[in-house]
Amino acid sequence: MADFKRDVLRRWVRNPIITLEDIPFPCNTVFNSAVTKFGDEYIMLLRVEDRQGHSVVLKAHSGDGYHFVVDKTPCLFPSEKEPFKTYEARGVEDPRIMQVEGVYYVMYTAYSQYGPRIALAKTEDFEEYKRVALVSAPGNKDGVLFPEKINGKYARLDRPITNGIGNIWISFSDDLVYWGGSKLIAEIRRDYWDSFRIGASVPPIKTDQGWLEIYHGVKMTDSGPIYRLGAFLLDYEDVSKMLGRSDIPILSPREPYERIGDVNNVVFSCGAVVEPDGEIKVYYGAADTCICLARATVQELVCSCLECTCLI
Ligand code: BMA
Repeated sequence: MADFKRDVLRRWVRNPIITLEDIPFPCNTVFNSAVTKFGDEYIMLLRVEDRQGHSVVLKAHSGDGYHFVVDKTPCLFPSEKEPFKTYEARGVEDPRIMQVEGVYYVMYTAYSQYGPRIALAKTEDFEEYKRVALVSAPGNKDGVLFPEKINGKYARLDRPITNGIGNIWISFSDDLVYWGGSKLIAEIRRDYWDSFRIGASVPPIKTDQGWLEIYHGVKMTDSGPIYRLGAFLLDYEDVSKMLGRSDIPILSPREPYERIGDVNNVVFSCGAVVEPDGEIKVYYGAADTCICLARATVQELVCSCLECTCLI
């Protein structure tokens, strides 16, 4: 299907890049992956849902960012040690990879009967993971760390749910364990494509014009939610100041693999890689059933936030 320039992100022609057939053990589905460059390779952490309906994280690696080889066994799964055991009983979901001051962190959703909580682990090699802490109360997810400290503190975006509505907040920490200084950053927009819930998707990307955040926006319809991707730009000097926000989605479910799956009409990203030439590869889960790739330039995404003419 041709794109007709309906989306700012351009789909890779060979989507999807990972499907259930690529997972070397029996499972229900594969979706939402974090990606980073590590040495000469691209490392991907995939959320895979087992046949009981609980998620684990599986690593894949690639030399070119398009063709991935998937590991044989999960690298991160629900902990058997407290305090994590209780809160990961229903799975570990939606990992995001961030490198801050030379250390690789994985922020993920710990899911249990008490709801979602944000959890943090760190790794040196993407084989062994050391859990740092549960870093939010229940009712919060979509945690992403900024890649550098802001005014001397670690910073994160997250998405607490209040009255069923989800907005994006920022919080700060001295030690990555205790968080405070929380402030609302971005709100749902009534009557828009992101009118029901929004959440951080890709860890913030530093650009010449500010911090670029690729987020997911949900609209509720009579036949269920539609998940799309959008972008906003935060001020580099005052990170809580919004400089601009995409009026239109940068990616919407259109292709059959985005329209039909375990959850229909979903594009949901947990990671992107910025290449030296300014291209950005955005990896996304489609219909909670497979992993896909779409590309643009960082400048095009910044322009979509600032509504400049380069997109016309
Ligand atoms: C969110 C998360 C994602 C999922 C999305 C669409 O709440 O659970 O993992 O892709 O819903 O179902």
